[in-house]
Amino acid sequence: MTSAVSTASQTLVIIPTYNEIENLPIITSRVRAAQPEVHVLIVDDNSPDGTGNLADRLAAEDDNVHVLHREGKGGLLGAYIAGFEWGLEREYQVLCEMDADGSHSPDQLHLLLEEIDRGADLVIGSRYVPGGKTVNWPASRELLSRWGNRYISFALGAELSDMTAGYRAFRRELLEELDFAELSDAGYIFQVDVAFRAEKAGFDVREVPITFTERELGESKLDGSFVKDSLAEVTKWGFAHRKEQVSNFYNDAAPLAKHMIEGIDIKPKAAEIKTEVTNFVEEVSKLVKHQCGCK
Ligand SMILES: Nc1nc2c(ncn2[C@@H]2O[C@H](COP(=O)(O)OP(=O)(O)OP(=O)(O)O)[C@@H](O)[C@H]2O)c(=O)[nH]1
Ligand SMILES: [Mg+2]
Repeated sequence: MTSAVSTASQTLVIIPTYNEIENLPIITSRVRAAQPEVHVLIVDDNSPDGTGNLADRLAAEDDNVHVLHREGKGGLLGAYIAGFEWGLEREYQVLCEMDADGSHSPDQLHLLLEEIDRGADLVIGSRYVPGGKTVNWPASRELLSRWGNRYISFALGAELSDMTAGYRAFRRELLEELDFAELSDAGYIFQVDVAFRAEKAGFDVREVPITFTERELGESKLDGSFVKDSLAEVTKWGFAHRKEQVSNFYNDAAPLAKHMIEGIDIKPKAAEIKTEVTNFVEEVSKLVKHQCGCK
């Protein structure tokens, strides 16, 4: 959608943390080693284990590492919004999401950035495109995630395979257009919401295969109700989206059909049929508009 940018030196990798004291130094040094020009922003929610203090020490030792402290655990979406806003206020052209727990390999960051260089607006590191995989996940979790993602893509009519994935690179223009306040905050469903909105808005959204590795240190913050809540939420969006499509179709098609019918030169005896067909088209159009709740 927009022209290519030179990436690494204008890239900010946002790493949200909550109780990641063991993982933080590892992930930070891995990013710095893999992409020395990239800047890192740690967004810590006042982790009780002292991750925030450690982040300050890492930032004091390295000009490319920055820290944003938030008052308390406010959820992943809030942490990312704060990180995006911080990055957009500065000169960064590309802003990335990366978990602190090592699931998103810094060695694969170049795959995302290269795709941005090729013109993508949003690149998702995907487990479910050919070449993508998960390591150390129990079969049950992989099945749930894989089929959950299939369901999500089907429900939304989206072309993407891994809309829940959290390893991403965004061009700043996409984030500038996104209304953060509108995003859904149930669990991590905002990841789906953002990808869906970006695709619908006509941004160039692509996936690159990545290897996702289950965390080895620290604890997951994901709670069990996430899957059920997310699928219910996505189903609602899918219906709303279809309604919008049908409504647009009828808004466009009904006047056209009426125009074509009126334009047909038929004998007076058939005038009755013409009127009936015209009325029928109008009635169907009204009915569909009513069903869709559209004016
Ligand atoms: N700042 C902040 N970070 C958070 C919050 N919740 C989770 N995180 C971070 O978000 C990232 C993803 O969280 P995880 O608990 O690993 O969630 P997950 O990767 O979906 O789950 P696992 O596969 O079990 O690891 C990690 O870096 C967390 O520390 C939060 O409320 N605030
Ligand atoms: Mg994780």
